[in-house]
Amino acid sequence: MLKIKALFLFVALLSFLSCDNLNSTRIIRLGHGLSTSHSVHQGMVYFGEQLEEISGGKFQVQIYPSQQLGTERQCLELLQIGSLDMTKVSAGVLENFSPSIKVFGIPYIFKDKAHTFRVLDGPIGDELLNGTEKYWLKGLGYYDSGSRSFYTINKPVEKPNDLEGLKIRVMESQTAIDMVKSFGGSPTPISWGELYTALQQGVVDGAENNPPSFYLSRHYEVCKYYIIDEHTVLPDVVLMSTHIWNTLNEEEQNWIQTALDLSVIEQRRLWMESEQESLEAVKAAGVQVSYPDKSPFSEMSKSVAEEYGKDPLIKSFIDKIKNTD
Ligand code: EAX
Repeated sequence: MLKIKALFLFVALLSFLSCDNLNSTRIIRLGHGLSTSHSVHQGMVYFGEQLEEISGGKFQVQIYPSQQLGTERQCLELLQIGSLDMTKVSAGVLENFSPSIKVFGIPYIFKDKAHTFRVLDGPIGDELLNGTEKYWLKGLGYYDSGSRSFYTINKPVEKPNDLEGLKIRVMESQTAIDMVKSFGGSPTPISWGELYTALQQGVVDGAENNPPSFYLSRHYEVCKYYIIDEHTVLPDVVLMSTHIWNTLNEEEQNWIQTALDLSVIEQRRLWMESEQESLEAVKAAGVQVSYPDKSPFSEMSKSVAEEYGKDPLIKSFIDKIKNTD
């Protein structure tokens, strides 16, 4: 509790300091959980540069990486009360705030990368982004975060049954919990920033993430087995507090949206490079990377789609995604 109070005080102080009375530059504070070497952070730096240029210096973006302002869940809560301007979270965490986002947690819902982008960049992606607004979160765009796969410390996973009894770290996300359970694993929610220590101390037997996050977090130092089963595609979502967004005039909102759209293109380009580099780097560091037949994984996790499909809202999005060519 004390920690949370201290966090709020710190953020309030930041707001005070960034209330720029001396000139007309408006500071946008953006908090996220990844390291500065990650393409997500670099995409945000690009967003800041673009915004500054487009707005003729009227806006500046200050980025707080590495969970400095809190976990993804806490950052969303700060946005909801207007104590933080922007954040980027995984769709896995966002689903706690905006129910339709759960559809991203359905294993193997996308056919391939091109299909994913057609959905995200089309009307379904827009509808899901717009759906967050009534929860005080203005969705601005999707950064690429590839697909997620399992990595383990001691035991290589070759087929879904190998996950039985293993404690697998997941995000604070019910769909991720249910996905791991569908394979017989024991899901353990832990925030990203606390995961290295949890792996090192053997609190969990493994985790799951995309290659850049696995590499840049250095989890590969502890986990020597990485199976590219690509069970979920959970985009990273960039959001702004509606308390801030609604104070902006139309021109200012356009500057922010345009700069963000440009940063999406840049981040996705950087992502592609980083995905390949990360896989090579972990292999060079002695990680055994394997490419399984995905059909037993997809078969076993079908129960997740069945369960979530009972909710008419999620079912409508599952159908829309499946019906997108
Ligand atoms: O949002 O917590 C996670 O596993 C996320 O993939 C990561 O922090 C990026």
